Amino acid sequence: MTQTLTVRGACPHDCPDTCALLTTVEDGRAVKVHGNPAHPHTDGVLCAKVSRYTERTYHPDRLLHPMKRVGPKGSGQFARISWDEALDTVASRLSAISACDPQAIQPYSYAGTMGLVQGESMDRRFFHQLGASLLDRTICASAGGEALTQTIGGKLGMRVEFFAEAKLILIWGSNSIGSNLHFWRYAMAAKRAGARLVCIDPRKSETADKCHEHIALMPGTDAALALALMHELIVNRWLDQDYIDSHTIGFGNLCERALLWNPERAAAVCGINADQIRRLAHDYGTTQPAAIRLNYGMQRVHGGGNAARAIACLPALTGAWRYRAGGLLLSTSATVPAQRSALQRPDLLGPRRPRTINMSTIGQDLLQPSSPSFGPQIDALVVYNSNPVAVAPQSAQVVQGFAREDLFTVVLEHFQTDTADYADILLPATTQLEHWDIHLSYGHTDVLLNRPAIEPLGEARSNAQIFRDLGARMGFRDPCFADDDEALCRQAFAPASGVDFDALLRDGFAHPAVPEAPFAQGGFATPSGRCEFFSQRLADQGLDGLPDHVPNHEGAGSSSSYPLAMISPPARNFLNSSFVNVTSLRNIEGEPLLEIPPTDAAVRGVTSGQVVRVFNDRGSYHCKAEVSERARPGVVNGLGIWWRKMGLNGTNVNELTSQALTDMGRGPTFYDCLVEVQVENPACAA
Ligand SMILES: Nc1nc2c(c(=O)[nH]1)N[C@H]1C(S)=C(S)[C@@H](COP(=O)(O)OP(=O)(O)OC[C@H]3O[C@@H](n4cnc5c(=O)[nH]c(N)nc54)[C@H](O)[C@@H]3O)O[C@H]1N2
Ligand SMILES: Nc1nc2c(c(=O)[nH]1)N[C@H]1C(S)=C(S)[C@@H](COP(=O)(O)OP(=O)(O)OC[C@H]3O[C@@H](n4cnc5c(=O)[nH]c(N)nc54)[C@H](O)[C@@H]3O)O[C@H]1N2
Ligand code: SF4
Ligand SMILES: [Mo]
Repeated sequence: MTQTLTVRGACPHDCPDTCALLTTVEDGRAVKVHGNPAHPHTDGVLCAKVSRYTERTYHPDRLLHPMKRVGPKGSGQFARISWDEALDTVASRLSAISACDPQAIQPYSYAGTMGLVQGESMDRRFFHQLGASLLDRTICASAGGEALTQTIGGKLGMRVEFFAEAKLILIWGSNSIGSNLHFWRYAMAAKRAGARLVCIDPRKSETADKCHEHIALMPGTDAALALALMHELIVNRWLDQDYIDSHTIGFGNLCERALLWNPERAAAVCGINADQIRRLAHDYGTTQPAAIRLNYGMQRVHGGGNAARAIACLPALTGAWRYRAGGLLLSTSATVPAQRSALQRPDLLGPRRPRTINMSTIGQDLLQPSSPSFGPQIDALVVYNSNPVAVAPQSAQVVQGFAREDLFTVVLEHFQTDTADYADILLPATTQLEHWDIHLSYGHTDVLLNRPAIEPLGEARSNAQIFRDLGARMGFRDPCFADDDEALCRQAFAPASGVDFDALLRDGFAHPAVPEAPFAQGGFATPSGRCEFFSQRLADQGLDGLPDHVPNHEGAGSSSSYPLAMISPPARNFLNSSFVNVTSLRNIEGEPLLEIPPTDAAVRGVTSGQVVRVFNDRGSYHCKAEVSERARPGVVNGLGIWWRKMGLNGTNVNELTSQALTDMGRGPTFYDCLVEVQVENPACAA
C-alpha cells in the first residue's frame, strides 16, 4: 500500500512572495508541490517555476556526490570522491591559507535560498571563526535598502494585503506579474474594485499591459520624475501639511529642490511627455488611499539610491501613510526582527576586523594582487547559494578571475552551473525538500518554517551540515558548531518577537503581530523619528542631504559608438539564473532574446529571429532579436539571466554590464549600460 504524506514547507527562492508549500510524498518520493491554501498570502497558488519543483529536485543532472576537478579550470571535468576526501582537502587547503592570512579566504553567497539557516547561520559562524574576509552582499537590493534606511528608517513599509483596498496603485520599476505574483493578485482585486493602476517602467512589461497607464521613461530617470511629481504637489497644494509638519524633516529644503524640476524639465530627462507627469501628479495628489509598489528594478543604475529616496518621500507629502492601503512597499524584511547575531555569531571574530569585499565587483577583486590598500590576494573562494559567473556584472573579468590557476575554489550546489564549472571541489547540497529552514519574507510579514519532505538525494548534505562538518575537520571547538539544523531554526527568533515555534511546527507559518499602517502616526525608524526628506546622516558623509536626479554612468547620448541603453530584467520562468536548466521552463522561455524597438531595429536592418551581436567595450553577447514595442525607443531589453553555457556564444547579458556602483549602498548598476547591436550573420536568420 502506498504511504502518502503531506509536508509543510516554504519556498526558498529570492522572491518577495515567500509562499507556503505543501509537498505530497508517496513512499518517500515527493510527487507534487502545491501552494498551501491555509496560508492567506499564498492562497493555494504557486508560480509556474515552483509548481514544477519535483522536476528540479529529481533532475537527472542533480549533483549527488562530492567531486574534484580533473580537467583544466572551467572545463567542467570532475571525478567522484568521498565526503572524507572532499572535507579533508577543503579543510587542509583552508587551514594552510589561514595560517598565513585568513583574509585570503573569501566566502561568496547570496539568496539561492533565502532561508535563515541554510543561508546565514553555520556558514557565517564558520567564516567568523576562521577570520575570513567578510562579504558585502550588495548584488540585489543595497541601493534601495540604504535609501529606505535614510528616508523612513529601514526596510519597512505597507502590508502587502492592503494594496487590495487602494484607490490608486503605482507599480514602479517592477514587473509584478512575473516577479511578485501574489502582490499582483491584490492589485487585481483593487482594480476590480475601481482602482487605477499605473506602471512606471522603460519596458512595456506584461504588467504594463494590464495597467490603465504605462509611463515608459528612460532607465535611470526615476528621480527626475519623482521630483517633478513633488513640484506639482507643491505648486497645486496637494499636500497634507499637518502630516508634513508633524512627521517629516526638511520640507523647506525639499521644496527648493523640487521647484527646480518642473514637468517640462523632467519630461526632457525621462523621455516622456510633460502632460503625462501632470496627470500622474494630479492623480497621486488627489486620490486616497494611494499606494506605491516600488521594486528593485529602478535602483540598478548610478542614481538608484537617490531615486528610491525621492520616491520614498512622496507618501509623506500627501499623508498617504495615514491609511493602511496607502504609503509605499519596497521591502518589509526588517518588520519582524530575526536574531541574526545568535545565528551568525559575529562574536567568534573576537577582536579581529577582517576586510570586506563587495560581491558586485568580484571580477575586479579576484584579479587584484596583494597590496597594502587591498590586503592579501584572494587565494580561496567558497561559493554557495549563488552563481556569480552568470549573475555578477562584467563576466569577462569574473571568468578571468575564476580561471586563475592559483585560486582554490569550493562550490556548494544543486547543479553544475557556470560557476560550478570552475570549482576545484564541488559539493552536493540539499534542496528545500530535503532540509530544515526558517524564513522571513521581504514582500509580506509572515514567518514560515520548512520541514524536510524527503531524505537527501544521493550523498547531498545541507549547507549548514557541510559547514558543521568542515568546522569539525578544522578543530573548531565552540559548542555552537554542534547545533543541528532544527536547533538553528529554533534560535532564529527570540520569544519576545512573537514568533511561536509550536505554531510554526503545526501550521508551517505564523503571523507575528504587525501594525496595519506602520507610519499612520509618524514614528519612523530614523534618528529623528520623522520621514527624513533632508538626511543629516547623508550630509555628514559628504553626500547630498536631499534626493536629486543623478544621471547614469552611461547616459543615453553620451557615446556615439554605443547609442542604445540596455536593461536586463528577469525572465518570468527563471529565477535569476535558477531554473534555466529545467527543461520544461526553458522551453517556455525559448532562447536568449533581445527586444529591440522597431525604429532602432529598422536603422540597423534587424528583423525578428535574426541572430544579433550586442556589444560594447566590455564584450559581445550573441542572441536572437525580437523587434518589439515592448522596448521603448533608444532602449533594448536583454531578458533573463541565462546560463552562459546555454547561450549562443557561451555568454549572457552580463558580458556587457559594468562593475560601476550605485550612489548609495555600493550596489551594482546592471541597468546602466550602453551597447550597440549589429546583425551577426544573415545566414543564421530563422
Ligand atoms: N519570475 C521571477 N521572479 C523574480 C525574479 C526572477 O528572476 N524571476 N527575481 C527575484 C529577485 S532576485 C528580485 S530582486 C525581485 C525584484 O524584482 P525586480 O528587480 O523589481 O524585477 P522586476 O519585477 O522584473 O522589475 C524590474 C522592472 O524594472 C524595470 N526597469 C529597469 N530599469 C528601470 C528604471 O530605470 N526605472 C524603472 N522605473 N524601471 C526599470 C524593468 O523593465 C523591469 O520590468 O524579483 C524576484 N522575483
Ligand atoms: N544582468 C543582470 N544581472 C543580474 C540581475 C539582473 O536583473 N540583470 N539581477 C541581480 C539580482 S536581483 C540578484 S538577486 C542576483 C542573483 O544571483 P544569485 O543569488 O547568484 O541567484 P541565482 O542565479 O538564482 O543562483 C543561486 C544558486 O544557488 C543555488 N542554490 C539554491 N539553493 C541552494 C542551497 O540550499 N544550497 C546551495 N549550496 N546552493 C543552493 C541554486 O542552484 C543556484 O544556482 O543576480 C543579479 N544579476
Ligand atoms: S518563486 Fe515566488 S511565487 Fe513562486 S512559489 Fe516561490 S515565493 Fe511563490
Ligand atoms: Mo534580487
